[in-house]
Amino acid sequence: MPRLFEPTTAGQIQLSNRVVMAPLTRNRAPNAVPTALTTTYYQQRASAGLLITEATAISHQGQGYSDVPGLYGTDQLDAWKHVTDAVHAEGGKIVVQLWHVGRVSHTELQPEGGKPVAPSAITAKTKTVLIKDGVPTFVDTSEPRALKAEELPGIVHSYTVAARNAVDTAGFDGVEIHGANGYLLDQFLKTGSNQRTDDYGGSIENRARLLLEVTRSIVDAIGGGKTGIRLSPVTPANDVHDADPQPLFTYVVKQLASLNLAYIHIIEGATGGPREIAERPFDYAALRAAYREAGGKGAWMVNNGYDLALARDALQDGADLVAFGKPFISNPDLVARLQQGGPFNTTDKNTIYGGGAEGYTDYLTLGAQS
Ligand code: 8OZ
Repeated sequence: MPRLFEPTTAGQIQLSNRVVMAPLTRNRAPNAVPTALTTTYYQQRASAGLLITEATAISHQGQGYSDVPGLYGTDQLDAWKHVTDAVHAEGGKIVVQLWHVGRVSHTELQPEGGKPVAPSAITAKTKTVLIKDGVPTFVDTSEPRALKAEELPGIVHSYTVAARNAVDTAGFDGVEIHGANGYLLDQFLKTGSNQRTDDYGGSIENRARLLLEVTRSIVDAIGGGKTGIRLSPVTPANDVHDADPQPLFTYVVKQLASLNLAYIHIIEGATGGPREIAERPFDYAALRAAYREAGGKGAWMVNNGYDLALARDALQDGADLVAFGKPFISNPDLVARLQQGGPFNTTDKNTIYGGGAEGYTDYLTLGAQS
């Protein structure tokens, strides 16, 4: 059985262990630029086998919340270079999560106050966060407009430029395509948000087309061995649902199998919530089997509500990597704590989104606490 604390690889990325820090939105990047605190935060967590950054916008249009970072300007790339240098100095590995929010945005966050874009003009029944005078406020997302087919190559291009800059300029070890949680690519995948009648809507093949075009283009630019993707077959996050997710995601992973990706990252159940959803059953073992049968060789990464015992079971059952989210917020040395069986700091819910060092860089390691 593969062991959680032994070295492994994800495509071309060498990992010191199988514990991954999941992407975590922290809303601490004013004007979409990471700060020196961001560098400290990731450096503190570099003992993870792999760090996945918080979701990072590939374009201004891809931005959906106040104070989340981007990857489309030189100031942003420079700031991320400080982060990757600091993580590498500690012997860690870090990929950036490439994000386009689609309809989960607000006109106040969009270029020239325009409508957010989506596969179809269907408003998500969800909230976004606007930070005004330092105070985070939840607001309804704005009504989106449907993207024209001729705009889609531009979106593929934005993803590809961001991926190339992430690796060549910002020093990342790779990228993770955010195909989950009800953001743009997931909106295209699922019937509840995609009612298009062109080549990007209707059949499974059509709904998966944009995600696959983005992935293939990124793989052409930086190589499959540096490319991962995150998927969430049944999450209700951001008001997405699909009428029949098992064949949809089976098709997606079979298509991904030939791309030699570094990893596939699956959120099991409701993001940050229950691992099983009674009215949305899903067979994750069958999904992985379909990927392997189609020749998919990348690492299989699992996520959502894992603890040490569940992680060990998952490795036993055939997973390769386990991503931990909230525990990494309050335990910068989570790997050492898991290795020792605890103790674990609890996460202060009030300092997750927005603010400064408090609840961000001031959680202590075991050594500093004893
Ligand atoms: C929490 C708050 C805002 C965004 C995701 C990027 O769910 C997010 C996110 C999480 O993937």
